[in-house]
Formats: sequence, C-alpha cells, structure tokens
Amino acid sequence: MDIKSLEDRFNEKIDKDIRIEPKDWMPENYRKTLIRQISQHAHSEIVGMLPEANWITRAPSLRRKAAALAKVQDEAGHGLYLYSACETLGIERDQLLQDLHSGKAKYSSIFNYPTLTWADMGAIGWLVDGAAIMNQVPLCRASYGPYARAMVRVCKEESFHQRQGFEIMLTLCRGSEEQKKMAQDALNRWWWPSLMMFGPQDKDSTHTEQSMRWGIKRFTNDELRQKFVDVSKPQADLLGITIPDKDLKWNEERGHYDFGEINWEEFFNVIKGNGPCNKQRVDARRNAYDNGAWVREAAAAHAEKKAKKQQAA
Ligand code: FAQ
Repeated sequence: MDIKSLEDRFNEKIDKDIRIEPKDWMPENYRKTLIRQISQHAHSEIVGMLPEANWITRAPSLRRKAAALAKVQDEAGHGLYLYSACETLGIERDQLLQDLHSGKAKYSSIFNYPTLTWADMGAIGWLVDGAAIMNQVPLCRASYGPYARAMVRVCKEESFHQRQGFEIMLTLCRGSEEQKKMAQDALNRWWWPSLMMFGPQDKDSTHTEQSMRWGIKRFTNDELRQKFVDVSKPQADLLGITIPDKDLKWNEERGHYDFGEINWEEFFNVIKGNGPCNKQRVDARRNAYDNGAWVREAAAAHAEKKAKKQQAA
C-alpha cells in the first residue's frame, strides 16, 4: 500500500475512534509523540515513588505504613505497565532509562519538590493523585490501544491513592491545632506545583493541538487545570483549610472558579532541571539502576543456562 493510502486509513481510524494497535501502520510523529508522553509518564511514576518512600519508615501508625507501602508499590507497577506499553512502539526499556538518567527525558515537575512533614503524604494523595486522575481518566480513551488499556488499571489505583490522601488530610484537620497547621502548610506548598502538573498554558503548549487531533489528549492543559480547581475548592472548604490564592473566587458567568496567575518561570525552571530536588531524584534513580546491575546480570546468566540446557535436551 502506498503512503497516502496508509495515512488515509490511519486518519479514518482516528476519526472513527478506532484504536491504533502496535502492528498497525502509524505516522512516525505519532509514534514519537507517544514514546515521549508514555515514557515521561512512566518515569514520573518511578521518580514519584521517591518523595513518598521517604515517609514509609516514619508513618505514624501501622495502618498508615501499610497504606503508604501499598501506594508506593502501586506506583512501581504503574511504571512497569507504562514502560511495557511504550516498548510496543519499538523502543527498548533500557534506552528509555538511559534517557531518564542522562536528563534527556522529562518526568513530572511535581516530583522535584521535597516532602517535609507527614502532612505532605496527605497533600500528595489528595492533590497530586487528584491532578493525576483528572489528567489520566481521559487517557483511558487515548487512541493508542496499549496506552489506553494501561490507563484503566492505573486510574482505578490512583483513585484509591487520592482517597487515602484526603483521609490523611481530614484526620489532621480534625486533630489538634498543630496538626491542622501542618495540613495548611502542606496545602500552601503543594497547591501551585499541583496546578503546574497540567503543563504550560494552552497558548504555550507545543504538543496539545496535534495530540488532540490524534486523539491522544482529549482535553487541553488549561481545561483540565480548570476542572481540577473546580473540584478542589469545595474539598478544601470541607477540610476547613484555605487554598493559598487570594484571586480564587467563583465566577457566576463562567460557571467556574477564577484563579490567580501561576508562576510559569518557576515551572520552566523546574522542567529544565533546576528545581529543589531534580539532582537528588535523578541521582537516586541512577544509583538504583547501577546497584541493580547484579540482578540483571544474574537473570541474563540464568536465562542463558536454561536455554543451553533446553538445547542439550
Ligand atoms: N512536568 O506541549 P506540552 C503521577 C513538558 S503521574 C514536566 O503541553 P504535552 C502519578 C512536556 O513534556 C504524573 N514536563 O506537552 C503519581 C513538553 O516537553 P518536551 C505524570 C512537563 O505532552 C502520583 C513541554 O513541557 N503524568 O502523578 C510538564 O502535550 C503521586 C511542553 O508541554 C503524565 O505524564 C510537567 N508537569 O502535555 C505518582 C500524564 N508539563 O517533551 C506518584 C501523561 C509539560 O516537548 C505519586 N502526560 N511538560 O520537551 C500528559 O498528559 C502530557 O504529557 C502533559 C503535558 C499534560 C503532562
């Protein structure tokens, strides 16, 4: 089939909302965009384990420790589904990891901030997982089959994460004055970085228009950010804590909350690698990879031995 017919067939599938599968023909830029987005997403999951892992040993009760442990394990699992989905596009996992370690591949800006108190575990679950779900539920309908299917499972687990985070916040907010202060302080520090998770404003977003046309993204960055603000404000009211934005107010005409200006300079600085914890996070991933070399070598040696035995039999 000539390239024009292949393109027509691909576009027809996109228009009819028929999933694109790994063996289907696809434009090179569609493949590249997916590799970029899915790998960034996978890296975010495994880097995202680091700020929370910091609190597993210091969780205030056995119940909290078990939940934190399960959550961080889920994130490792999400990374694995996503790396597998990405590999179906014809790239090796090792290459993806090299790109993370060299700083070539991005991961979510949010994981470059430190987790200073136990309340940060609550704020991350409530806000960071909340923002992640807002962005990821529409990805369950992404046009690329393996990505969309991975997202279905991821979203179910993220929704548990969001609830456990909100419950931590609720417990703190119903606790002592000091606990409530901790919850407010965590909200103050995590609110704006959570809004940045949705990416640059639509007017500055390089990929949104094309990704929407290809059915990878179903909503723009600004649309999802607005939805997130709209659901979060009543949740903060229920907790009895205040979102740190003096411009946040209901706009009757728009049927949405208006909110203040995001510090875009901070966002672009963080994604360029200059956030408070960028170096620490990438170093931790690099060390984990290097320290795991013996496991990869042992697994390869075992597979070789097994293959030789089978040949001899
Ligand atoms: N951080 O043109 P756009 C989670 C980059 S998972 C860093 O708008 P696009 C689970 C972007 O890559 C969180 N970089 O890009 C969890 C591009 O750079 P490039 C991760 C960002 O792709 C919870 C440039 O800026 N979720 O949290 C960010 O159309 C708790 C221009 O941007 C996903 O990855 C950012 N925030 O839209 C784990 C979801 N935003 O490559 C542990 C899937 C933008 O041209 C604990 N991804 N950039 O050099 C997406 O939906 C999209 O990729 C967006 C960005 C919306 C993130």
